[in-house]
Amino acid sequence: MKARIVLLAAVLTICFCLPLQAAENIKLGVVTKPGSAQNVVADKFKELLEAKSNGDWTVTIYDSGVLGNETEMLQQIQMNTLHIGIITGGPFDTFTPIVRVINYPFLFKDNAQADEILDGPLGQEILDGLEPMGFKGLCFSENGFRNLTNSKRAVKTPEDLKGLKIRVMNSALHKTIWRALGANPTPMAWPIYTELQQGVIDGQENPLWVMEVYKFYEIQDYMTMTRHVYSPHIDVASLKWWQNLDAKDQALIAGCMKDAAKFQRKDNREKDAARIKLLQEKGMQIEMHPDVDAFRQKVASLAGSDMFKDPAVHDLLVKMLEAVK
Ligand code: EAX
Repeated sequence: MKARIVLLAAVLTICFCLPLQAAENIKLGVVTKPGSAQNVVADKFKELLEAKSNGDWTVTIYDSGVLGNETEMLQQIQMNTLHIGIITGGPFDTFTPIVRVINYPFLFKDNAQADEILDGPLGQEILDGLEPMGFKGLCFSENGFRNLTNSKRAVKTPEDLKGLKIRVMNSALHKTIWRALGANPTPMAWPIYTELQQGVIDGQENPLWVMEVYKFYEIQDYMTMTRHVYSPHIDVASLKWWQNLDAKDQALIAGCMKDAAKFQRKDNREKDAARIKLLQEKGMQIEMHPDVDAFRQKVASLAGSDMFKDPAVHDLLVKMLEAVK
Protein backbone atom coordinates (compact mmCIF):
# COMPACT_ATOMS: atom_id res chain seq x y z
CA MET A 1 0.00 0.00 0.00
CA LYS A 2 2.75 2.35 1.05
CA ALA A 3 4.68 1.50 -2.12
CA ARG A 4 1.59 2.37 -4.18
CA ILE A 5 1.25 5.74 -2.51
CA VAL A 6 4.91 6.48 -3.16
CA LEU A 7 4.45 5.48 -6.80
CA LEU A 8 1.35 7.64 -7.15
CA ALA A 9 3.18 10.57 -5.58
CA ALA A 10 6.05 10.08 -8.00
CA VAL A 11 3.72 10.01 -11.01
CA LEU A 12 1.90 13.13 -9.85
CA THR A 13 5.19 14.90 -9.28
CA ILE A 14 6.31 14.07 -12.81
CA CYS A 15 2.98 15.15 -14.32
CA PHE A 16 2.83 18.49 -12.57
CA CYS A 17 6.46 19.46 -12.35
CA LEU A 18 7.86 18.62 -15.78
CA PRO A 19 7.04 21.17 -18.45
CA LEU A 20 4.70 19.37 -20.80
CA GLN A 21 5.56 19.99 -24.45
CA ALA A 22 2.12 20.50 -25.98
CA ALA A 23 2.05 19.56 -29.64
CA GLU A 24 1.12 22.42 -31.92
CA ASN A 25 -1.53 21.54 -34.44
CA ILE A 26 -1.73 22.80 -37.99
CA LYS A 27 -5.10 22.89 -39.70
CA LEU A 28 -4.60 22.22 -43.42
CA GLY A 29 -7.34 22.33 -46.07
CA VAL A 30 -7.77 20.88 -49.57
CA VAL A 31 -10.92 20.85 -51.70
CA THR A 32 -10.13 17.49 -53.29
CA LYS A 33 -10.58 13.90 -52.17
CA PRO A 34 -7.91 11.34 -51.14
CA GLY A 35 -5.67 10.31 -54.03
CA SER A 36 -5.84 13.80 -55.61
CA ALA A 37 -2.76 15.88 -56.40
CA GLN A 38 -3.47 18.30 -53.54
CA ASN A 39 -3.93 15.42 -51.09
CA VAL A 40 -0.59 13.86 -52.06
CA VAL A 41 1.11 17.14 -51.06
CA ALA A 42 -0.91 17.36 -47.84
CA ASP A 43 -0.20 13.76 -46.81
CA LYS A 44 3.54 14.10 -47.52
CA PHE A 45 3.75 17.40 -45.64
CA LYS A 46 2.05 15.85 -42.61
CA GLU A 47 4.35 12.83 -42.69
CA LEU A 48 7.53 14.94 -43.00
CA LEU A 49 6.66 17.59 -40.43
CA GLU A 50 5.43 15.17 -37.79
CA ALA A 51 8.56 13.01 -38.21
CA LYS A 52 11.06 15.88 -38.31
CA SER A 53 9.57 17.65 -35.30
CA ASN A 54 9.32 14.40 -33.29
CA GLY A 55 5.64 15.07 -32.85
CA ASP A 56 6.01 18.67 -31.60
CA TRP A 57 3.92 19.60 -34.62
CA THR A 58 0.88 17.68 -35.77
CA VAL A 59 -1.14 18.27 -38.93
CA THR A 60 -4.88 17.72 -39.34
CA ILE A 61 -5.98 17.51 -42.97
CA TYR A 62 -9.49 18.70 -43.86
CA ASP A 63 -10.18 17.32 -47.34
CA SER A 64 -13.01 16.82 -49.83
CA GLY A 65 -14.12 20.42 -49.40
CA VAL A 66 -15.39 19.96 -45.81
CA LEU A 67 -14.22 23.54 -45.17
CA GLY A 68 -15.87 24.87 -48.32
CA ASN A 69 -14.58 25.58 -51.81
CA GLU A 70 -11.12 26.95 -52.61
CA THR A 71 -12.26 30.60 -52.51
CA GLU A 72 -13.82 30.04 -49.08
CA MET A 73 -10.69 28.33 -47.80
CA LEU A 74 -8.59 31.28 -48.99
CA GLN A 75 -10.88 33.59 -47.01
CA GLN A 76 -10.40 31.38 -43.94
CA ILE A 77 -6.63 31.55 -44.44
CA GLN A 78 -6.81 35.35 -44.59
CA MET A 79 -8.71 35.32 -41.28
CA ASN A 80 -6.34 32.75 -39.73
CA THR A 81 -9.10 30.25 -38.99
CA LEU A 82 -7.26 27.93 -41.39
CA HIS A 83 -3.44 27.77 -41.25
CA ILE A 84 -2.46 26.23 -44.58
CA GLY A 85 -4.13 25.44 -47.91
CA ILE A 86 -2.96 23.60 -51.02
CA ILE A 87 -4.97 25.66 -53.50
CA THR A 88 -5.21 25.59 -57.31
CA GLY A 89 -3.82 28.69 -59.04
CA GLY A 90 -7.16 29.67 -60.64
CA PRO A 91 -9.24 30.78 -57.61
CA PHE A 92 -6.49 33.18 -56.44
CA ASP A 93 -7.56 35.34 -59.39
CA THR A 94 -10.41 36.90 -57.38
CA PHE A 95 -7.89 37.99 -54.70
CA THR A 96 -5.12 39.35 -56.91
CA PRO A 97 -4.45 39.60 -60.65
CA ILE A 98 -0.78 38.77 -60.08
CA VAL A 99 -1.50 35.03 -60.31
CA ARG A 100 -2.73 35.48 -63.89
CA VAL A 101 0.93 35.57 -64.85
CA ILE A 102 1.32 31.89 -63.94
CA ASN A 103 -2.08 30.88 -65.33
CA TYR A 104 -1.17 32.37 -68.70
CA PRO A 105 -2.04 30.04 -71.63
CA PHE A 106 0.71 28.04 -73.34
CA LEU A 107 3.30 29.64 -71.03
CA PHE A 108 5.60 26.76 -70.11
CA LYS A 109 7.00 24.38 -72.71
CA ASP A 110 7.28 21.46 -70.34
CA ASN A 111 7.56 20.36 -66.71
CA ALA A 112 11.26 21.17 -66.47
CA GLN A 113 10.66 24.76 -67.52
CA ALA A 114 7.74 25.13 -65.10
CA ASP A 115 9.99 23.96 -62.24
CA GLU A 116 12.86 26.20 -63.26
CA ILE A 117 10.70 29.33 -63.36
CA LEU A 118 8.43 28.63 -60.39
CA ASP A 119 11.33 27.60 -58.12
CA GLY A 120 13.35 30.64 -59.26
CA PRO A 121 13.16 34.42 -58.69
CA LEU A 122 10.02 34.93 -60.81
CA GLY A 123 8.15 32.30 -58.83
CA GLN A 124 9.31 34.00 -55.65
CA GLU A 125 7.98 37.36 -56.92
CA ILE A 126 4.55 35.78 -57.33
CA LEU A 127 4.68 34.24 -53.84
CA ASP A 128 5.79 37.56 -52.32
CA GLY A 129 3.03 39.34 -54.25
CA LEU A 130 0.44 37.40 -52.21
CA GLU A 131 1.47 38.94 -48.89
CA PRO A 132 -0.63 42.13 -49.15
CA MET A 133 -3.68 39.82 -49.36
CA GLY A 134 -2.73 38.07 -46.11
CA PHE A 135 -1.16 34.96 -47.65
CA LYS A 136 2.32 33.65 -46.98
CA GLY A 137 3.21 31.86 -50.23
CA LEU A 138 5.40 28.88 -49.31
CA CYS A 139 5.98 27.17 -52.66
CA PHE A 140 4.33 25.61 -55.70
CA SER A 141 3.18 22.03 -56.07
CA GLU A 142 1.11 21.06 -59.10
CA ASN A 143 -2.16 20.10 -60.60
CA GLY A 144 -0.32 19.80 -63.93
CA PHE A 145 -0.98 20.66 -67.57
CA ARG A 146 -4.70 20.98 -68.20
CA ASN A 147 -6.56 19.11 -70.95
CA LEU A 148 -10.08 19.46 -72.31
CA THR A 149 -12.79 16.82 -71.97
CA ASN A 150 -16.40 16.89 -73.17
CA SER A 151 -19.43 14.70 -73.71
CA LYS A 152 -20.44 15.90 -77.18
CA ARG A 153 -17.76 15.47 -79.84
CA ALA A 154 -14.09 15.01 -80.69
CA VAL A 155 -12.26 18.34 -80.54
CA LYS A 156 -9.17 18.87 -82.67
CA THR A 157 -9.35 22.56 -83.62
CA PRO A 158 -10.88 25.66 -81.97
CA GLU A 159 -13.77 25.45 -84.50
CA ASP A 160 -14.86 22.21 -82.84
CA LEU A 161 -15.45 24.12 -79.59
CA LYS A 162 -18.33 26.22 -80.95
CA GLY A 163 -21.34 26.05 -78.69
CA LEU A 164 -19.71 23.79 -76.10
CA LYS A 165 -20.48 24.77 -72.51
CA ILE A 166 -17.18 24.41 -70.71
CA ARG A 167 -16.88 24.72 -66.94
CA VAL A 168 -13.92 26.87 -65.92
CA MET A 169 -12.45 27.69 -62.51
CA ASN A 170 -13.53 30.87 -60.73
CA SER A 171 -10.96 32.96 -62.57
CA ALA A 172 -11.54 35.89 -64.89
CA LEU A 173 -8.48 34.85 -66.88
CA HIS A 174 -9.69 31.29 -67.44
CA LYS A 175 -13.07 32.59 -68.55
CA THR A 176 -11.41 35.00 -70.98
CA ILE A 177 -9.21 32.22 -72.39
CA TRP A 178 -12.16 29.96 -73.15
CA ARG A 179 -14.22 32.74 -74.63
CA ALA A 180 -11.28 33.61 -76.91
CA LEU A 181 -10.96 29.97 -77.91
CA GLY A 182 -14.58 30.03 -79.05
CA ALA A 183 -16.32 27.99 -76.33
CA ASN A 184 -19.05 29.00 -73.93
CA PRO A 185 -17.25 29.20 -70.53
CA THR A 186 -19.15 28.79 -67.25
CA PRO A 187 -17.22 29.55 -64.02
CA MET A 188 -18.03 27.09 -61.25
CA ALA A 189 -16.34 25.98 -58.02
CA TRP A 190 -15.06 22.43 -57.56
CA PRO A 191 -16.47 19.68 -57.54
CA ILE A 192 -18.39 19.41 -60.82
CA TYR A 193 -19.26 15.73 -61.43
CA THR A 194 -23.01 16.20 -60.96
CA GLU A 195 -23.14 19.19 -63.31
CA LEU A 196 -21.30 17.20 -66.00
CA GLN A 197 -23.51 14.17 -65.45
CA GLN A 198 -26.73 16.18 -65.66
CA GLY A 199 -25.54 18.04 -68.74
CA VAL A 200 -25.59 21.49 -67.10
CA ILE A 201 -22.14 21.72 -68.70
CA ASP A 202 -20.76 19.75 -71.66
CA GLY A 203 -17.13 19.75 -70.71
CA GLN A 204 -14.33 20.85 -68.43
CA GLU A 205 -10.58 21.06 -68.41
CA ASN A 206 -8.16 19.59 -65.90
CA PRO A 207 -4.97 17.54 -65.64
CA LEU A 208 -5.04 13.79 -66.32
CA TRP A 209 -5.18 12.72 -62.67
CA VAL A 210 -8.58 14.41 -62.29
CA MET A 211 -10.17 12.30 -65.04
CA GLU A 212 -8.96 9.19 -63.21
CA VAL A 213 -9.56 10.09 -59.54
CA TYR A 214 -12.96 11.72 -60.20
CA LYS A 215 -13.95 9.05 -62.78
CA PHE A 216 -14.78 11.59 -65.50
CA TYR A 217 -14.34 8.75 -68.02
CA GLU A 218 -17.83 7.62 -66.96
CA ILE A 219 -19.45 10.82 -68.26
CA GLN A 220 -16.99 12.44 -70.71
CA ASP A 221 -16.33 10.48 -73.90
CA TYR A 222 -13.82 12.84 -75.48
CA MET A 223 -10.52 14.22 -74.33
CA THR A 224 -8.14 16.56 -76.17
CA MET A 225 -4.52 16.92 -75.09
CA THR A 226 -4.57 20.69 -75.31
CA ARG A 227 -2.13 21.28 -72.40
CA HIS A 228 -3.34 24.89 -72.66
CA VAL A 229 -2.47 25.97 -69.11
CA TYR A 230 0.08 24.63 -66.65
CA SER A 231 -1.80 24.68 -63.37
CA PRO A 232 0.27 24.97 -60.20
CA HIS A 233 -1.09 24.77 -56.68
CA ILE A 234 0.04 27.60 -54.52
CA ASP A 235 0.86 26.20 -51.09
CA VAL A 236 -0.05 29.07 -48.79
CA ALA A 237 -0.15 29.79 -45.08
CA SER A 238 -2.06 32.43 -43.18
CA LEU A 239 0.26 35.44 -42.91
CA LYS A 240 -1.15 36.31 -39.46
CA TRP A 241 -0.31 32.86 -38.19
CA TRP A 242 3.07 32.77 -39.94
CA GLN A 243 4.25 36.04 -38.45
CA ASN A 244 3.73 34.67 -34.96
CA LEU A 245 5.96 31.63 -35.50
CA ASP A 246 9.60 31.77 -34.54
CA ALA A 247 12.23 31.59 -37.28
CA LYS A 248 13.14 27.98 -36.49
CA ASP A 249 9.56 26.78 -36.90
CA GLN A 250 9.10 28.84 -40.06
CA ALA A 251 12.18 27.22 -41.60
CA LEU A 252 11.04 23.74 -40.56
CA ILE A 253 7.51 24.16 -41.94
CA ALA A 254 8.62 25.85 -45.17
CA GLY A 255 11.28 23.15 -45.71
CA CYS A 256 8.79 20.30 -45.22
CA MET A 257 6.33 21.94 -47.63
CA LYS A 258 9.03 22.37 -50.30
CA ASP A 259 10.05 18.73 -49.96
CA ALA A 260 6.40 17.63 -50.12
CA ALA A 261 5.88 19.72 -53.27
CA LYS A 262 8.96 18.24 -54.95
CA PHE A 263 7.84 14.73 -54.07
CA GLN A 264 4.32 15.35 -55.40
CA ARG A 265 5.35 16.90 -58.73
CA LYS A 266 7.54 13.88 -59.47
CA ASP A 267 4.84 11.45 -58.37
CA ASN A 268 2.21 13.18 -60.52
CA ARG A 269 4.36 13.15 -63.64
CA GLU A 270 5.46 9.54 -63.28
CA LYS A 271 1.85 8.42 -63.34
CA ASP A 272 0.69 10.28 -66.46
CA ALA A 273 1.54 7.63 -69.08
CA ALA A 274 -0.41 4.97 -67.16
CA ARG A 275 -3.33 7.38 -66.80
CA ILE A 276 -3.66 7.87 -70.55
CA LYS A 277 -3.71 4.11 -71.00
CA LEU A 278 -6.31 3.69 -68.27
CA LEU A 279 -8.58 6.42 -69.68
CA GLN A 280 -8.40 4.80 -73.13
CA GLU A 281 -9.25 1.42 -71.63
CA LYS A 282 -12.22 3.01 -69.91
CA GLY A 283 -13.45 4.08 -73.34
CA MET A 284 -12.38 7.70 -73.66
CA GLN A 285 -11.52 8.80 -77.17
CA ILE A 286 -8.32 10.80 -76.82
CA GLU A 287 -7.10 13.31 -79.39
CA MET A 288 -3.34 13.19 -78.80
CA HIS A 289 -2.40 15.75 -81.46
CA PRO A 290 -4.83 18.65 -81.63
CA ASP A 291 -3.99 21.73 -83.70
CA VAL A 292 -2.24 23.47 -80.80
CA ASP A 293 -0.98 26.30 -83.01
CA ALA A 294 -4.56 27.20 -83.92
CA PHE A 295 -5.53 27.26 -80.20
CA ARG A 296 -2.46 29.34 -79.43
CA GLN A 297 -3.34 31.86 -82.16
CA LYS A 298 -6.76 32.47 -80.60
CA VAL A 299 -5.22 33.66 -77.32
CA ALA A 300 -2.20 35.43 -78.82
CA SER A 301 -3.40 38.95 -77.95
CA LEU A 302 -4.21 38.20 -74.32
CA ALA A 303 -1.09 39.91 -72.93
CA GLY A 304 -2.37 43.27 -74.21
CA SER A 305 -5.92 42.75 -72.91
CA ASP A 306 -7.72 44.11 -69.85
CA MET A 307 -6.64 41.03 -67.91
CA PHE A 308 -3.16 42.52 -67.66
CA LYS A 309 -3.95 46.22 -67.46
CA ASP A 310 -2.43 46.58 -63.97
CA PRO A 311 1.09 47.91 -64.79
CA ALA A 312 2.90 45.84 -62.13
CA VAL A 313 1.18 42.66 -63.31
CA HIS A 314 1.87 43.51 -66.93
CA ASP A 315 5.57 44.09 -66.21
CA LEU A 316 5.79 40.74 -64.47
CA LEU A 317 4.09 39.03 -67.43
CA VAL A 318 6.56 40.61 -69.85
CA LYS A 319 9.45 39.32 -67.73
CA MET A 320 7.83 35.90 -67.59
CA LEU A 321 7.27 35.71 -71.35
CA GLU A 322 10.90 36.71 -71.88
CA ALA A 323 12.11 34.04 -69.43
CA VAL A 324 10.26 31.19 -71.16
CA LYS A 325 11.45 32.03 -74.67
O1 EAX B 1 -7.84 20.05 -58.59
O2 EAX B 1 -11.24 23.48 -59.90
C1 EAX B 1 -10.43 22.88 -60.62
O3 EAX B 1 -10.62 22.68 -61.81
C2 EAX B 1 -9.22 22.32 -59.97
O4 EAX B 1 -8.29 21.96 -60.92
C3 EAX B 1 -9.74 21.22 -59.09
O5 EAX B 1 -9.55 21.66 -57.80
C4 EAX B 1 -9.04 19.93 -59.20
